[in-house]
Amino acid sequence: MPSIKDSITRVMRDNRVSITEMKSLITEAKSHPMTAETRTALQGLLDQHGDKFGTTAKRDLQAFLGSVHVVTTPTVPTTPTVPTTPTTPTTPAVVTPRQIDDPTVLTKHTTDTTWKPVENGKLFVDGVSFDDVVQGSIANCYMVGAFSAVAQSNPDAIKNAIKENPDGTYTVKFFEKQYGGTMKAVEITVDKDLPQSSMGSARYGKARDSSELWVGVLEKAYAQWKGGYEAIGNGGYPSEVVTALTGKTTSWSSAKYTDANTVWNNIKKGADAHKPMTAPTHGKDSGVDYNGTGVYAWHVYTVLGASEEAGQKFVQLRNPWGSTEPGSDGKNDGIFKMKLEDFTKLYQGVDVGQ
Ligand SMILES: [Ca+2]
Ligand SMILES: [Ca+2]
Repeated sequence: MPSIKDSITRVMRDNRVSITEMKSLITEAKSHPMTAETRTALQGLLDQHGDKFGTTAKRDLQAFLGSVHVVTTPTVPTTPTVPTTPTTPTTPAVVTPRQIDDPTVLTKHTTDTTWKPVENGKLFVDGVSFDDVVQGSIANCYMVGAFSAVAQSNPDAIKNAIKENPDGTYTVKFFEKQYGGTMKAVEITVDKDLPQSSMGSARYGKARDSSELWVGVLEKAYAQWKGGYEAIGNGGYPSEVVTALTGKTTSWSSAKYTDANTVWNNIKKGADAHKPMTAPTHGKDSGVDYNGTGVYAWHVYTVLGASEEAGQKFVQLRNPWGSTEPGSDGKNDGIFKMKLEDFTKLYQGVDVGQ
């Protein structure tokens, strides 16, 4: 079996240590007992050659070193042990929740964010619902809109993605599409701490019930995976998030290039087959006027379904803010329906999970 030192020499052959090399090195380190020697070798790699790593690779190694516990090999006693008189049993060891470095917050929040576990927090309260999801002070509508879409179409996909570990941490399983289309599972472990503002409220994504944690945990693990909240907090593609959670790709129907009835049929079929669906609006520079529509430019909505009443086709949508909607259906929960002709004007199209 090659020692970890050989592997370090291997990754140091090039002037640049890629994230893939780092991940494989970490996986290898994890497959052996973590001895003090291995830890020193890895720490030395980080200290002496940190400048040769890609940012993510460096952070991964730092996070890994921050999370490992050194195993000491029991030494063989040289002298026979003399039986001692039984001592009073010591109090059982208290399991301290494992601390893992938290991902970096948005630059604008670095001076006003506290990391701590949510009091009486539970991963799920009354199961997983699309209406649990509420976007926080971060521009990731594409992500939470997709969380809500997967929660609606396949709540088990959310439940199965998050595993609660005995040491108080959570391991989230994502899927990453590889070159050629195969899916690779990526596991990210985070601790229970979630970012809170000085007002004591959740800084980023949260559930409507403040004691329900799955939205914040999923978003934190995503941030950890991608290199911090700044990396996920400036827009992105809902399709990538749907793929990360379901391991399946999505299919795009453009409102501009597809006949409106076909768009509606695709939504109907998607809803009947329990597929996650999202719809982005146009940018502010697109010429589409959002004034007075109750719909926002540069935003992603969750598509809940399609219906037809007296010959009029509608699309059901949800604003991931969990409020703020066009019209007045009596409940400002972000859930609303819109005439198909308005939908195809205000939205770029619909992305339907496979
Ligand atoms: Ca819930
Ligand atoms: Ca509503």
